[in-house]
Amino acid sequence: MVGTWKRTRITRRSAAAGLAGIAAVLFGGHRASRADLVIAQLNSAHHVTFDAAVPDVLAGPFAGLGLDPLPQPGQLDSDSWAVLGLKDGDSAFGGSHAAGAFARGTSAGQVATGGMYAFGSAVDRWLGIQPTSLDFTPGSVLLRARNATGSTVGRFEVAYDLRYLNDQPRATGIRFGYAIDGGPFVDLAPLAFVTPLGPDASPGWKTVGRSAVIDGLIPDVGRLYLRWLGDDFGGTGARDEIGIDNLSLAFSPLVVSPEPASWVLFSAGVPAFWLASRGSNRKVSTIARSRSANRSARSACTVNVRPTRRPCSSDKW
Ligand SMILES: [Ca+2]
Ligand SMILES: [Ca+2]
Ligand SMILES: [Ca+2]
Repeated sequence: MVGTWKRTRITRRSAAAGLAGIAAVLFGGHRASRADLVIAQLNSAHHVTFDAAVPDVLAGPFAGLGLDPLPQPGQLDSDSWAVLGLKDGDSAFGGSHAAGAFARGTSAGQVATGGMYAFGSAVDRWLGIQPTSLDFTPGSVLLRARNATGSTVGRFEVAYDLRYLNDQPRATGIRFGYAIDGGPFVDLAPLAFVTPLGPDASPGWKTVGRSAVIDGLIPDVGRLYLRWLGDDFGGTGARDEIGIDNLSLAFSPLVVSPEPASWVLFSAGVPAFWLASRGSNRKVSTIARSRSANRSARSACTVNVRPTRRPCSSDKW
């Protein structure tokens, strides 16, 4: 039986803290000075591949060694990342979480122990989760970025790959959303993905690309929070493995557009011809073409969404 998204379950293991507590984890102050994924240049994509160090984001190739504000090689920088809903609790921005479910090490996949891994190979790793009844059901991965461009951002573009290994009889849903500074998270339903219910006959890692161009005001020195929210989505028994890779984020200046303010373009492998016909999205066209070069073997769908449009039919939402 295919499940339905349980929006309120994110607070299950944080029930005592409630939403206010979650907000404190996400937005509360832990240190006077924070790192974040610093976006200092407009119109320039910043990449996180988990294969190499990114200042203030991860130290060297990710090796599944947890999170720390002063990361050692193989760790994520907890000033930029938080992971919620693991068996060992929620990480805090700026906290040290380098043991247990936060640090399951590296693996090619097909593990059984729940928690956070560096899945993949020595040359291509990604931030991975093995969900269990106590890990990431529900759970969230959060990345925060800071506008250091010196001006107000009017539009931002985010793209990432979802990795999944469908070796188990449950389906796992992964949704994406964002929040600006202390504002509420906005869920981008068309970017959601659900792993298949029944396991593949010969399980192996697969990839789907997701990207969005979002109109939203990020003040100078303001923060953008990206959130990947996962949970069970039907079936019984063990759960598929999931991951995030090849993240890119770019900020664009505020521009005057004839489009309605609510215009949001979602895409996953957006055809260049479609974008080329839209002058206001010229820059997106460039990104789509560059990303399509190594995506020929990957699953992708195209969604051009105004608020009332349906998502990709294959995504079950
Ligand atoms: Ca597994
Ligand atoms: Ca990678
Ligand atoms: Ca499955």
